[in-house]
Amino acid sequence: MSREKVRLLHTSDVHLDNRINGRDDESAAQVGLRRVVDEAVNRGVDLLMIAGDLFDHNRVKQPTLDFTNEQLARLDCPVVMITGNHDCFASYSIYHKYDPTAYEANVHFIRDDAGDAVKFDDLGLTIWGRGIIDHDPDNRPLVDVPGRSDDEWYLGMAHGYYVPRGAKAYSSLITAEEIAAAEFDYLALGHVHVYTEIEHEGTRAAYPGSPNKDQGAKDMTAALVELNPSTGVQLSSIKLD
Ligand SMILES: [Mn+2]
Repeated sequence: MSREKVRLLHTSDVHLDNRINGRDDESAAQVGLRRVVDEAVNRGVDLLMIAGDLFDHNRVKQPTLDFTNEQLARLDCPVVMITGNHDCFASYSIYHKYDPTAYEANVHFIRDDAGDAVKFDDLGLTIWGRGIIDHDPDNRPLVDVPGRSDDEWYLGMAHGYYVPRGAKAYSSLITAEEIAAAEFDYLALGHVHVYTEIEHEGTRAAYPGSPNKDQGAKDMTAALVELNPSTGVQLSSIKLD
């Protein structure tokens, strides 16, 4: 398998079913997910990454789950997703009731607490991810990340709080040293709701921002990730207004 030109869309923190303002019409979160899927379809990306907190909590009702299935089914490309702190894979997780891979075969859901990899031979791409089981200071999303194989793109996915200089008190902490040590071409992060690009010793990473206008950020954004064998990784922020 060899590297090809690949274009991916990266989102996180949709927070479906957050129910702020108690509206009965399509919620800001639903508008956000619909807009992300619109962008993926219109741009013809090769893959969509959802880096945690697709749901706001673990008691999401069936209409929201149906809406999620309908939106993911609009995509022609594969989806890779992990859990976040709001929709963590604990014993009470929504994902014991709802399996996003059951409705749409194109969805790959990484739920192994040690992390797991999904390989896309046609894209020359492997994605390793680890979602959140327990959001606490003992959870370190980027410990023991496996190394890469040189002839393919290698992407990571994690949900946690990036702090440039160590601050042990945070739950699901991600440090500069861990990002530098990981061998990813790109690390797709979730948790912070503002678009943020990060780079440590050649490892590119970003928070894509939230697509949900009720999540406190000024702009609703996603990250477009373009992988080119001759020029490397290009990142850009897409506005979802
Ligand atoms: Mn989060």
